[in-house]
Amino acid sequence: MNFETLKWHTTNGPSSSQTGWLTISRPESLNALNAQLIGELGQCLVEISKLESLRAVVVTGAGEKSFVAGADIKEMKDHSSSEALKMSERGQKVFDQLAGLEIPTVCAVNGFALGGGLELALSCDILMASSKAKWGLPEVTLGLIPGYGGTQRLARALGPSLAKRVTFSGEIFSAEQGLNWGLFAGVFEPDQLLGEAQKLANTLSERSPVAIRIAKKAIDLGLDQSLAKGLEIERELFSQTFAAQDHNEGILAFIEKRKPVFKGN
Ligand code: CO8
Repeated sequence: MNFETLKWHTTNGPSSSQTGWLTISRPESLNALNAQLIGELGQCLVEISKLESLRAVVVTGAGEKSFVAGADIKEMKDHSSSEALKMSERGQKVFDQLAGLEIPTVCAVNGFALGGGLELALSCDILMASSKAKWGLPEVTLGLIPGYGGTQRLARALGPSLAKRVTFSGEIFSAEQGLNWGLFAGVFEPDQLLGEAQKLANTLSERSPVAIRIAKKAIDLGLDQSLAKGLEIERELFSQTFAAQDHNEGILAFIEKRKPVFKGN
């Protein structure tokens, strides 16, 4: 996969699995998301969804300073409302593609995750950050609101009070604050972050791909539902794991006191 604004490579993990590394790369603009990048990200995600050997994807930003410093502000300068609507639709669609990947995604927030950058991170399953990361939704300082899912995904991640605190103030927060509020699943020294992301990806790669795919679906579908409906979704999806080979292998391996080798079917 060859793109101008993204880099892609894979690393080998346990039992011939692979981890995909998607790096947002416009370092001259602190990896700000312009229209070209959003387009390329959409194409890249279509290709990623076809790669059967992948067990996890890590999303990060090029360079040491920034994950993604937001949507490209310069590109929005002369936009009309209708252009803004189209831009928001395109971005939300691509971020939904990322959120909808069946394999788990880990975001390694290696620096600024502002505006659209935080919205991109929130479209991943698990967020890890460098201790130097800075995050927030500064759109109100530009007279805008988040348009790539931030008002919805941050409220689901942090609850309405903290999400409103972040969104209304436009303040930029530390990695430690993100950890305290439960935004980040872990904060690491900058030079350890990618290694920790790989370690987590390796752990995920050893688990049943079927079980992870179904668990992801159960959590994501349930978030939009009442508890009763969510439990119904869980029951249905729980029963589906019993139709897959992976569950035979997992249970047999336990009984035979060996490590399971999941094939993902
Ligand atoms: N867009 C375009 N260029 C950017 C952006 C950006 N978001 N962020 C940084 N850059 C550029 C700078 O203009 C600068 O370029 P140049 O050297 O040509 O002037 C270069 O990157 C380096 O940046 P700085 O010199 O500013 O670096 P500092 O270390 O001094 O500051 C900051 C770093 C604090 C991150 C600062 O660059 C900044 O405040 N950036 C903007 C952050 C921001 O407001 N992000 C939110 C943008 S709005 C948004 O994301 C809306 C998403 C939803 C859109 C939905 C569509 C309708």
